Amino acid sequence: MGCGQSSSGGKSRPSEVKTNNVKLLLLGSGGVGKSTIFKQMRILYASGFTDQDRHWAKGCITENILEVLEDLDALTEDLDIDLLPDNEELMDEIKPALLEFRGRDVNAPPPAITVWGAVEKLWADPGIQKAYKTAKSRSVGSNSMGAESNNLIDWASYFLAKIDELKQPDYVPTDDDILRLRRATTDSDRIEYDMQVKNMVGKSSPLHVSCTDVGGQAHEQAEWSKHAANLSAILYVANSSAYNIAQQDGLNMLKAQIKLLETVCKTPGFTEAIVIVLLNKIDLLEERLQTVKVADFFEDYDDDNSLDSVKDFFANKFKAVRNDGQNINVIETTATNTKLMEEVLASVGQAVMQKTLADAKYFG
Ligand SMILES: Nc1nc2c(ncn2[C@@H]2O[C@H](COP(=O)(O)OP(=O)(O)OP(=O)(O)O)[C@@H](O)[C@H]2O)c(=O)[nH]1
Ligand SMILES: [Mg+2]
Repeated sequence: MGCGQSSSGGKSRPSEVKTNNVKLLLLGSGGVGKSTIFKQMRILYASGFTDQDRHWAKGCITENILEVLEDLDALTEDLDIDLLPDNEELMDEIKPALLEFRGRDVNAPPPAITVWGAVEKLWADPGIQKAYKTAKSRSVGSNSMGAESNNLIDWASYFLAKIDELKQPDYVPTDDDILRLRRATTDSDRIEYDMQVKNMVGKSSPLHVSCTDVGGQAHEQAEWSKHAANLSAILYVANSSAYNIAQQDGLNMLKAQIKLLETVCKTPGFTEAIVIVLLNKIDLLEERLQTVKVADFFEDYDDDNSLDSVKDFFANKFKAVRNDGQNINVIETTATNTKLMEEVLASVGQAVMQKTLADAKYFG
């Protein structure tokens, strides 16, 4: 079964759209969780990960660990935090390993590294732990721990807590490990899968989905409109926990994501698509709300710091972006949670199919 049938004149008329065929596009800034959602699609609806994917993932995880220690070491210098005297030279052992490792063939089994001892000692150092806690709670990225590094910080404790397992030569990343690793997307990727969704009268119908994942870093965004043809829906992913983070350009990261959605909605080619906002990283939002007040970053927020009020407030901000009479549906997500994402992706499939059917009836 093909995807996204084209129609005359480039712009698809809803009555001509094959309603059991939908074309989705994952959009959103860098690091918000698009590829994580894409990976969940592979786990839930396709054949999951191959051996080659797992070799790739093993290399990425090792590289991420070496990178995060390099960042944390630099942060100890910025913050004038001392390491234990015996550990001061350890980074000098790790840096050459990282450089060599970066030059590897990413599709082959990654080369063994010999610096696990240094990695373990450095991670256990009270100075590095102090820098880690500071980076995790800080609202403004410093030179060495900028906005992009914040993503590394988000998962660092997950991987660094299992160094014992990772350093084994026969370690093979699990699906959860693959969902947690950080690798910015540079080439778009597409998946096609079939699923069953409930139609308006509660009957199951087959749906064929084609979904494209693109890079979200600023220099990748110029490529987005190339994927606009015959689009059914945009899944706009946002990092809800970024409400207190300043980007390198000084803008608040969540406000910038709301602004970016506004631009997307006005971009020729995207104006006809259904927009679903996936308000992601709810697990991290919940954690951050314990210590960081939303009102300190969003002047118009005057409620308590409870998860429910904050989620509603952010959802309304995204919904208000569109003033052309079209609704924006907002669904909260934690992309790393496969069970939850199964429900979310079922709701997405259902919402897109119902809207497509309703439009076809209206225009038909
Ligand atoms: N804790 C937590 N981490 C998440 C969640 N979603 C994604 N992540 C992590 O955030 C990091 C970035 O996720 P990606 O899916 O690579 O982000 P992306 O939007 O594809 O980024 P680009 O490819 O640069 O545009 C990864 O380490 C993910 O594991 C979430 O809901 N909770
Ligand atoms: Mg990506």
